[in-house]
Amino acid sequence: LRYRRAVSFDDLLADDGRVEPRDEMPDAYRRTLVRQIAQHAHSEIIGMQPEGNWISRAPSLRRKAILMAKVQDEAGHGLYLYAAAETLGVDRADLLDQLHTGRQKYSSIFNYPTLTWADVGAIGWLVDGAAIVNQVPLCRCSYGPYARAMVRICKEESFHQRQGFEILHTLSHGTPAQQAMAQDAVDRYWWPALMMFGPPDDDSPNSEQSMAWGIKRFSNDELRQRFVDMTVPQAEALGLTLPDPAIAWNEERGHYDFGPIDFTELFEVIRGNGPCNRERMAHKVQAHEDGAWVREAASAYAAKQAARSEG
Ligand code: FAQ
Repeated sequence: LRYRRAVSFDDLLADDGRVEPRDEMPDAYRRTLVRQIAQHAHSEIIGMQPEGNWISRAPSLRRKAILMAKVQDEAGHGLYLYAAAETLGVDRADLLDQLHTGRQKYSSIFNYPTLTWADVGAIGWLVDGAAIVNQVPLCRCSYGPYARAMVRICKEESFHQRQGFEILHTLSHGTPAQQAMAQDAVDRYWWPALMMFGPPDDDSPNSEQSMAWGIKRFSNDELRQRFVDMTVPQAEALGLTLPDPAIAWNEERGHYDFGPIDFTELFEVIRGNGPCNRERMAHKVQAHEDGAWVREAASAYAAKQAARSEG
């Protein structure tokens, strides 16, 4: 057994140390982490649906194999994150119940439809791109199990982002119809991708405390700006236009300016009124119910094994 010197929560944070599951921590810190990690896990799982919609219609065997692997990765991220949440003393079944009854959230972005194959490219490029910008700083989150989960997840997300870029690159260098399809997907996914970072800083109730605790390392608006700065040159390389005429390099700020975001849309989607909220939840609940026999069989098997090893 290795013992760590007993350090108080505040000293640990002041020293940029990592809080581990058995360390003492304030209840509110624990609750905030459960909220964020559970929401993140639910997002990975619900996030399988929009792209899963295209597995059976991918344009080639190669594209199908890549997409299946990507969607499976998202499932793995979800399971990894539920395991990280469980280190805080909560039960996965309870977290799922909270999602299914609308008491926990998942990311707004997965409530938009995937209308064409190009949407799979736009999700990889923009949604995984935004996820990386948001998640790389989380690798330094003050809670050890979440930070470590993020290291592995970010590596996979960066592969996902490249595959999305490559799909769009192929389409934008294809026929005029393919170019138009790629542009349409980017037009529809750009603003929702910017909304993934959450409300603006002056309307983000959790940010200040989460930053003081070292859970979040940058504010929602800082990360959103970082994403725009990263993405504008990539759009140029793709030969696609971002649907915002206000985008322009600002020499003085050293950043790209961009137009105002319609946050009423974000709040409506979070409230359950996005284009696909009902469909996503109905599908999720149905899949959970259909899987009841697997959970029962696994529990019965575990009980049998335990009885056998006792006897
Ligand atoms: N959607 O005070 P803040 C992925 C809620 S990436 C829905 O700013 P906070 C990869 C927020 O929960 C997507 N709700 O909150 C993938 C809070 O409500 P609450 C998942 C949102 O927590 C790619 C309220 O608004 N990534 O899955 C959203 O400090 C492709 C006030 O907001 C993560 O979850 C939103 N966009 O900051 C998978 C990253 N924004 O809970 C498949 C980890 C805000 O108080 C395919 N999470 N809300 O009732 C975070 O970094 C943070 O939780 C933020 C929000 C930045 C999302």
